[in-house]
Amino acid sequence: MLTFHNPLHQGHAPVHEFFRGERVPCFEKPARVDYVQKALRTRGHALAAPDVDSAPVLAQVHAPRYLAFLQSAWQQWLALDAGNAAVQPFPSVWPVRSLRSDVEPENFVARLGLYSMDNGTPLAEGTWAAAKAGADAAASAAARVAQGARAAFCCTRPPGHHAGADFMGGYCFINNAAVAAQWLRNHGAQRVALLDVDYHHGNGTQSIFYGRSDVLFVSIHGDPRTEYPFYLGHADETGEGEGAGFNLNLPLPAGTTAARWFDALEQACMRIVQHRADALVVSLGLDTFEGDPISRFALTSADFTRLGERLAGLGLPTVFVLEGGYAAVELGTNAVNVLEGFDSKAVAP
Ligand code: OKP
Ligand code: ZN
Repeated sequence: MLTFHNPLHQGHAPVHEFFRGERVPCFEKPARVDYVQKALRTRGHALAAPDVDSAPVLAQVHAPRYLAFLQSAWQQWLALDAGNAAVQPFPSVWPVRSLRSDVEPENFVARLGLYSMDNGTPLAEGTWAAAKAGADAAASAAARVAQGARAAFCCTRPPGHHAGADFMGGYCFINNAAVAAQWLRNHGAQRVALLDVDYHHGNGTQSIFYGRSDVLFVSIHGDPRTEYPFYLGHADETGEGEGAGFNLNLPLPAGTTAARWFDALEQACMRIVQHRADALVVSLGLDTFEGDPISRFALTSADFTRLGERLAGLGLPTVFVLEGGYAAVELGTNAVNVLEGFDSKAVAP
């Protein structure tokens, strides 16, 4: 499968995150994508560098003041104290209900909280460059598909689906899948379907398209009553305004096994067919894997081949965007299984 990689992903290498109040090594680490790239090469897939600038599309899916903050965040952090180069910034205060988010504070940590949904998304020196290059890779994959390719894969990190129009969270900064969907809309697709199969609900993607009928959002994920991101992803969220009826959440209990997961996939596919989409974007999280250290579904490596085969059956030009998956050693096998399952059943659209 035609793959675009992110040449700058290794610059986003924060050291630790918080887990139950303790600092633990980051689950979302450069080795993840190194394993995927290695599996792609071993199995005969070529990797291309991004060749389009996502900037105009970034401005369509993210707020200007958020992008401005993200782009200069590390410099602002260093400006507070030169010693901060060796320290990870974390937010510690957030504008929850009754507090104002329209006025941007001058204090850096207060702005970090304004633009973050959690304290689990550490910034590093190369974060902006890595996130921007990832968006370029997503746009490049979408561009190829818009030009007639059957499918393309954006092999990137950090992931994107928790990032909303004006906030980061869940290891995500720029919403790569939203960039791909918007690119397709800008280049000929009237209707796009965006299917999110990551274990965690793609709250950022849902919120970006919640009021729109041109991009259908469908997600299969761990029930937010018990699973991150907790505050979005319930079945009664169906879209609003123009977008009413164009959001479908299929939450499943932690512990769900493959048989039930594939039943939900059938439901998702039926809704996508009904949308009469011109193109499909897949937020490809592989953390539904039975060996994932932070998730609780039980898909096997063979199930990922089956997923790819089923998605090919939709017959749509398809952009795959890498999201989560924290069993790093198996991530390459699992991701490439999806892509090869797809290729094995793909006919010209
Ligand atoms: C990102 B993606 C574990 C904390 C979990 C959030 C998980 C984000 C998952 N120590 N933090 O959807 O794979
Ligand atoms: Zn996830």
